[in-house]
Amino acid sequence: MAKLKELLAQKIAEHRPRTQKLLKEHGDVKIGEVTIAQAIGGARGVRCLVTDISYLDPFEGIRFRGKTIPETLAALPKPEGCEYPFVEAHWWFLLTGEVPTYDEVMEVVKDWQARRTIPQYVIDLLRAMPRDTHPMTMFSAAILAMQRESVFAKRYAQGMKKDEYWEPMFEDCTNLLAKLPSIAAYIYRMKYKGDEHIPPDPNLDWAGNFAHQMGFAKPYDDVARMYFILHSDHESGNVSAHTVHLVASALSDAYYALSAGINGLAGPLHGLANQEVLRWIQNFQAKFGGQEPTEETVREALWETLRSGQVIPGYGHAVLRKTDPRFTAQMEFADKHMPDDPLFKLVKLIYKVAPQVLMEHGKAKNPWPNVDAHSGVIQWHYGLREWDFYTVLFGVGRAVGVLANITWDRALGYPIERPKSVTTQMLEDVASGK
Ligand code: FCX
Repeated sequence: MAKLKELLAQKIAEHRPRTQKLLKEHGDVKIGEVTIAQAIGGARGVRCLVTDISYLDPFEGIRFRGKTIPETLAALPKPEGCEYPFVEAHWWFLLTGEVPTYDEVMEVVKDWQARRTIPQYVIDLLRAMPRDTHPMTMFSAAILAMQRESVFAKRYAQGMKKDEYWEPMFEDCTNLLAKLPSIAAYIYRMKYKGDEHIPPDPNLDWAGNFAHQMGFAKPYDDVARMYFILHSDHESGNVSAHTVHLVASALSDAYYALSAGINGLAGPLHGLANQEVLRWIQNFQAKFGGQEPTEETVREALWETLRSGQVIPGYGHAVLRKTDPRFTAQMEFADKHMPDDPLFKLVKLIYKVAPQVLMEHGKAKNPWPNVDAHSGVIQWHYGLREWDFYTVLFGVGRAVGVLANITWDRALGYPIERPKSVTTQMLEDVASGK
């Protein structure tokens, strides 16, 4: 891991002067305005966060360090005989902006293998929780329980210079990331597979070992690599990424910050949407039984959902104004590996019908599918049928992006986040020109 840390230190040293120059010489330059609708409506589109790890263009979708999803998946090294890259390579790429060589990635693979063991007190905590606890609650609790391991918290208490903060933060993020797949697999096997656990395979990479400990055979290891990379980051304004950034801005360590971000991801209007999509599809199938779905029956079911006051899950997005490239990447995987899967065929049929319905409905600013509209049916196809668990998968992947972000937040000395609030009366005064 020494090479990654060395390169990261070099990139930080190169970047710091840019941030300092902007603050020192151009701090008063305006980059936007805030309207009453944005102050009341969840700060939609208010440009007030800085990250270089990913950027979300409303019409192009996400770019990781300037690369699109296809460019990223093509550039990063892959395990022997696999179709998708090491997630360890994606971590290197998000942190440094450089594509690592195969040997450089193997250094991270081995380092994470050495940090993979889950502390016994975390197992004890998970086993003490009622078995019907939501897996996201268990996942968040397990992460928080490890806060005692924080190197950042210890170094801060001892006294540390501000420009050193990123190092213990990087150490905590590495220790935490290395354990997440095994924690997720433990929760899964405890809740859904008769409490029969599969020990980690010391020779497998992060995602490969996840598939192994979950008990899913190939090509599920590649499904995991694709899924974790697609879900890793979506710039900083979405609830999970922003929460991690905000909590860490108070110099809370990575354990506090990630646990908080996972709690936000658990919301139905954020990460939980991927399980809501499966629930919708299963209800649709229950209604139409074995009948082959048609555009007409799908259209009717979508309108029924809207008439009942619910959202069509997996469609719409706060920023995107086109089909999410993460949806497209999953569709390409499914076209290749599961073209005749009935749920996949239904997802494609919904994709043909839903945008038109949402445009007619006239409320959604974005009638196109986001990542959640597709992710569940791939998991279902490969045997992961407990859709309550799907958001945990999202959380494991999202950890890669948000932990890279807070390492850089500390490296660039981003201060505690503190936007200003106003009263309704003040808004009324401004609106009436007082
Ligand atoms: N079905 C029905 N109505 C919808 C809709 C949908 N799919 N999408 C939006 N609308 C409605 C909204 O409910 C809102 O109605 P209201 O005024 O009565 O409240 C109106 O259209 C305007 O909403 P809009 O501004 O277009 O969309 P929002 O930013 O409010 O987000 C939701 C809409 C939350 C439904 C949409 O973003 C969603 O489904 N999110 C699920 C989670 C998600 O975003 N997943 C992707 C993960 C994320 F990209 C990441 O990686 O972090």
